[in-house]
Amino acid sequence: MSDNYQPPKVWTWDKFGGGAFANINRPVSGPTHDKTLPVGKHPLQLYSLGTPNGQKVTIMLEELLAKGVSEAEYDAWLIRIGEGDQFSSGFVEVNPNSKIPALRDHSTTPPTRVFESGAILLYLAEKFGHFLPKDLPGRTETLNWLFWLQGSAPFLGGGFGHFYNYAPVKIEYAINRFTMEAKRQLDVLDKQLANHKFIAGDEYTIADMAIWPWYGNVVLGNVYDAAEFLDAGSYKNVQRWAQEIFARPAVKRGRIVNRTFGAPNEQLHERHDASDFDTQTEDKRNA
Ligand SMILES: N[C@@H](CCC(=O)N[C@@H](CS)C(=O)NCC(=O)O)C(=O)O
Repeated sequence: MSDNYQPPKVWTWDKFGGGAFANINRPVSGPTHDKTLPVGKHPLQLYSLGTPNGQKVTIMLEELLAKGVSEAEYDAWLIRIGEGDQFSSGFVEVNPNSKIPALRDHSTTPPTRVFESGAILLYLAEKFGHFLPKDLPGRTETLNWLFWLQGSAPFLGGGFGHFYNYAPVKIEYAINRFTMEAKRQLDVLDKQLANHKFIAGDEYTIADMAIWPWYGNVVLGNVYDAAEFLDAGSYKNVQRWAQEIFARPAVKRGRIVNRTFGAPNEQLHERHDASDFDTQTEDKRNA
């Protein structure tokens, strides 16, 4: 890597480019190996990892179960993206884009595949009739924020988080550019939450479940170790909302499913039954 890099006429793939994720990044799509995905006992089969994008879906499923929707019982299988599990032939069948989370609903014939975390939240909200207002204005405002998140989070994660935290070199230009955008986005949320209990209004919706794993985790200091750098305490309304959401039991459960990092008692690598949370806590207490 050099300070005065000039792009060549045609880019070629340097497999040894270095940096976090260098071993899994490729300029082509499709499977790298043949492997089918496991299928458990529930109609909903989730293939995921406990990153913010993964947390959105497991929080939604746990919230549905907390509401008494027993049909939302699910198996959550671990996809280790650092080891290339997202490039198996089975995973690519469920998500041709090779990114977690991916869901297959076996309660339909044939089974329905759902990929893109925002599409999964919408699918589950519509299937079970919860967390998406039924009136058109309320539904629209919720979808405004859901789509806002899907478009904005890559600047926070792929932009700010990558260059501030993961990149092998600290590039001032890139950090400044994405910090500016991350702070602008936090300010958008702060202004919205100044007059609204939840993101889309008075109701807790899939917009909150999409936004909290990204912006809630950042202001609570759970990701990128950047709360001080971003002066996260100054976004008072985002702080209030982030703490309220974090206090929800379903969020506490959902955020640890398929998680392979952090404190051992905050990792439940696979989830196949509600009782897995008790076993996990018990195991870690006795460890
Ligand atoms: N827009 C996608 C983004 C999903 C995504 O970026 N997933 C990451 C983990 S958070 C992933 O699977 N990365 C693996 C890879 O890039 O190979 C969504 O919302 O589902």
